[in-house]
Amino acid sequence: FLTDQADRFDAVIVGAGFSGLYMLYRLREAGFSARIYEAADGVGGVWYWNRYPGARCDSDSIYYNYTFSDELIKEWTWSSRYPEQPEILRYLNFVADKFDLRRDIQFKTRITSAHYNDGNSMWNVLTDDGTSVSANYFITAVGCLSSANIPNFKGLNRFEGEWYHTGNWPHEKVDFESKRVGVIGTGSSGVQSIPVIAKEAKHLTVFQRTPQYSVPARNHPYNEAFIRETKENYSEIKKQMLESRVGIPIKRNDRSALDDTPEERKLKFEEAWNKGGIWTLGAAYNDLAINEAANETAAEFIRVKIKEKVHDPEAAKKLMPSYYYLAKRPICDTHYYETFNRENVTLVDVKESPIEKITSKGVKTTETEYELDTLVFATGYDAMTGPLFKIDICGKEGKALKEKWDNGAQTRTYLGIATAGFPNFFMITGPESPSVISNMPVSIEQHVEWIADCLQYLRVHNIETIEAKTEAEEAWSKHCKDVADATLYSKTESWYTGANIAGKPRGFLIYLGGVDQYRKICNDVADKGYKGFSLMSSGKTALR
Ligand code: NA7
Repeated sequence: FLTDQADRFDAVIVGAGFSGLYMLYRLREAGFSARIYEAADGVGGVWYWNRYPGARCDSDSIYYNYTFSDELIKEWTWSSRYPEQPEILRYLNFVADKFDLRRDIQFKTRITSAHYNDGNSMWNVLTDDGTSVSANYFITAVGCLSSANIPNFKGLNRFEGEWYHTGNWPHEKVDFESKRVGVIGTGSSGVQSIPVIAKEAKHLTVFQRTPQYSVPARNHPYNEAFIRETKENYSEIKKQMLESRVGIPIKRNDRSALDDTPEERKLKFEEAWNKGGIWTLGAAYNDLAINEAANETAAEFIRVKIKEKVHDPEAAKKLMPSYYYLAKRPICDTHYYETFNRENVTLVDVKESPIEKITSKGVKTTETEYELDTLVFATGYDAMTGPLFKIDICGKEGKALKEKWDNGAQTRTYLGIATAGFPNFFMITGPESPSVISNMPVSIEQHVEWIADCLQYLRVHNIETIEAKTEAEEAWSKHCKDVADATLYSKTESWYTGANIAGKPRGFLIYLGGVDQYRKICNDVADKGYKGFSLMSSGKTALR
């Protein structure tokens, strides 16, 4: 029970990554009291934890940053197109220092529960050190891909070597030299780490469940002229980012892949391939994500590239994907496929010969046992709902979020920001927002600004609670599903659909209409006095 004024905040924020830091800044600027609780002992969020070899951002760094402060844009300079994790972490520390954010962040503290009190309309928040605080607003800034998935293989506890998950990497350097290393998983993290580990390890065994379509990253240092020009034109660049579908100013060709001849298509795809990066090839035509035949032209283009790069035809065959290109999260790489030409690298297809168990010595598949000194799980995350379900969040009448969403099967949000039955609760980059399929900082800034504006509106209009209406969230969830069902995304097994986690209900918890369109929808909701939300004044009078 709370008596101490010091334990009350206007807002409690969970997490000090890109989202939490900016939310704190924005609320402070607007005169709200706010505190972040962060489990790590530093800022950074996923960039604090993802320290695996080769970890780097795969959106161009000039877009993968905050854009809210001109001064910050002037003061910070990225070294290259895709900087490594330490540089991104330095950036977030720079931001925390520049805006003096640390004084309102409590590190090494995990929020375990947040319960809404119907009586006083406050959130009671508990942390793992036993602290109890209350807040008018409870805001999650927990990321979409932060709840690590370590598959439940039999025998992991008997493994005598060392093992790590890419998303929870130790701070000390892990030494692979003269080690027999196994990497399970070939998503973005596996594809980034495998070439780096292969160079160091005595032997590397890659356990692949699903092959990947990967495009060369074409990373390179930025030169002075480019940096100067970027900084001088940043307001125009920002405008283009906001008007784009994914938060990166890439012009999508407005033609169907099927309207071009094979030769013309090859030229377009080659051009995109040479530019590199995760977004370019998908933008080569306007129907790659929606039309099977169009999609196949891009998929086949990449398969041919794999065949050209990988010398052993058997390995090349195993590396060739057959699902729809783009429907799993696109990937870019630096010498990923070429790594399988190395003498010290073995590729194991675990769809062909599944992993039976982990033994004291290594990994046993149905075919053979692979002896290993170190095992790396690049096995991804329980995406979107996973990080939220790690906190015991209860709304009105003590109803748990996990229960309302039926463990994820009935996930319903309004705009990916709020959910009915949970007044004054806001999710940054929540399920059914476009965030995780966009350049994250752009989506994060939009959510944070929308939430901060909303709280100011509530204050000005003396509104005590805001809560999504059930019919509004039903409509939004349906809209998300309809948009996804018109694409090839929802027809493919991936972490987008929940298929990567054993037992996780399937769904498509991402808005695919584009960040440009989404921004318009969110702004329209706000302009119409928060249409789709019920607003209650302090006297518990319904204002709408
Ligand atoms: P991802 O993209 O989810 O990749 C995880 C990989 O691990 C993927 O290849 C999975 O195969 C594989 N996996 C997962 N579980 C198993 C089991 N049980 N056995 C074998 N292989 C398995 O995670 P990342 O960390 O690489 O990337 C996450 C995001 O971070 C990325 O998209 C960016 O947004 C940043 P599958 O494909 O499921 O068959």
